[in-house]
Amino acid sequence: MSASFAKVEELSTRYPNSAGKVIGYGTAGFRDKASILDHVMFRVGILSALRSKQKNATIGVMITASHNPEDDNGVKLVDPEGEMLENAWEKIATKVANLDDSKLASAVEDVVKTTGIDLGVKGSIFVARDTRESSPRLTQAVLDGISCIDNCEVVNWDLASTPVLHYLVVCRNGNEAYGKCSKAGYYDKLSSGFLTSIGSKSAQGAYKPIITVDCANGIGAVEIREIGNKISNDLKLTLVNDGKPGILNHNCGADFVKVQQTFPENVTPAPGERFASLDGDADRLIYYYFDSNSKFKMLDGDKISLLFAEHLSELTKHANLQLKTGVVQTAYANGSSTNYAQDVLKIPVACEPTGVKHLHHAAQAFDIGVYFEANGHGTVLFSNNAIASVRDAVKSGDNKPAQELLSFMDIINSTVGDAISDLLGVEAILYSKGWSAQDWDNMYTDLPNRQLKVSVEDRNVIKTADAERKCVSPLGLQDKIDQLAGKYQNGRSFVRPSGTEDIVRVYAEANTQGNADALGKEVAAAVYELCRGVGPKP
Ligand code: G16
Repeated sequence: MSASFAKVEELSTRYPNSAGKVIGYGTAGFRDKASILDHVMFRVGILSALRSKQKNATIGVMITASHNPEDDNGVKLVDPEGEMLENAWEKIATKVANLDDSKLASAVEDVVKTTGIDLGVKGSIFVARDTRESSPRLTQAVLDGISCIDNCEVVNWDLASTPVLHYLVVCRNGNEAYGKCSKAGYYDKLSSGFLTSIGSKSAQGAYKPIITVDCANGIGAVEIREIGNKISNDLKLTLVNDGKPGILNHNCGADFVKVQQTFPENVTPAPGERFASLDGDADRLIYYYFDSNSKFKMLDGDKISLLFAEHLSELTKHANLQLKTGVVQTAYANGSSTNYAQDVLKIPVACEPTGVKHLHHAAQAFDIGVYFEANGHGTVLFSNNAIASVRDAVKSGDNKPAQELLSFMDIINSTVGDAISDLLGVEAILYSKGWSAQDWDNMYTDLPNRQLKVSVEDRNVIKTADAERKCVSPLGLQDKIDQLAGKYQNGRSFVRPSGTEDIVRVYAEANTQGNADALGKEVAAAVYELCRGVGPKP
């Protein structure tokens, strides 16, 4: 082995692989119980340094398990343009993370050779972490991993949300037009985009410039407080679940609200008020409100997506710009939202497998690509053509819709789904339309739906196709799902192995809540039977 990797061998003794299981780089990087991730973090640190040298650019390392419970943790690598790690490197990462300790140093040497890395290139790595108790310890493991590779510069941003880290990586890699490479630059960009967007006009119609934000007791509280201070004259943010003694993602946060379809703790519902929840690393956003019958109503990623798509396509039309707007969803998208986009807005809709990296890619096919998962994870991409056309239209004279488009673009963090940026985007649109949450909700009516989890011996026995809408293995499961869904009006259901938890997810929708619940339960029971369920039968 070359002397360059002696430190890998030396330091790896501090981080032995004692997980006792294979941990894969999934939908959102590595994710598992924090107690078994130290060696994974150490190895990811090494890989981030190599990836940076290979790309001759800054790479991000985000330590978080996002919406998962406090005891979990995880890590994802951010590629130079803010995108998720390239597929080929996901495979390398899984292989390296799971090797026996004795094989690590030679495997690292092998990666260098096979991927053509020049170790003489200076590496640059940005590291950030969420608020989990295990995150400082795991950050140290990442830093130790990076230190094994010579000639690397590291910036430890310490506490930062996932979208902030993506933003910083993009800015650092030369996209100065995008924003300043600092947390303050991020706060300034979003808040000034919002303030320019709403202009000097005061709030009108049914819109009230006040909102309660549930921060999931996570890092989002830190980031949104900074932004809230800058816009407090125009929008009052009341923060709840903003940290200790509250427990991260426990009975609160975007995932809790979306799946349980109810208010999080510490939120006092009142008709006419708007509420929003972020998730543990502030990359997802869900809105909700109490309707006039005191019923909980949710405005999820689909509703945010179509609010954005409608607004942006209207502005482009009024600005006289020939730009193609498109929407990208996943199988979780409510059937009513897809119909509304296609039939009412006449906007094309693409369907992709779960995981924002798939949606991000598909959204690049449009001038304005609005991509959201129903769970509230998403953003808007503007093509170079769209950016140039809007700028030209603004320069060439009195084109108010183009000006509005331009300031809206500044609010949007296109590098990745960003709950705070999306929240400001929603608020700017509601502000300009004079809409209440109810007005927004009136765009279309969601089909009732239900999500369930099933524990099975090995979730990977489930294989899917057609953007996860069909199950191709185990044999017979799809036929059973078709037969069950056929019993209910508007019945639709699909199953998929989770990429972030050791469970199978079941989605069901139908014409009534009772039918959606029944369909979900029946499909969950079929999964349990055909996939060797463990624990109590659903
Ligand atoms: C992560 C991904 C999301 C994806 C979610 C799915 O979310 O970033 O794009 O929707 O996982 O999780 P699962 O595969 O378990 O259904 P997050 O917010 O946890 O990073």
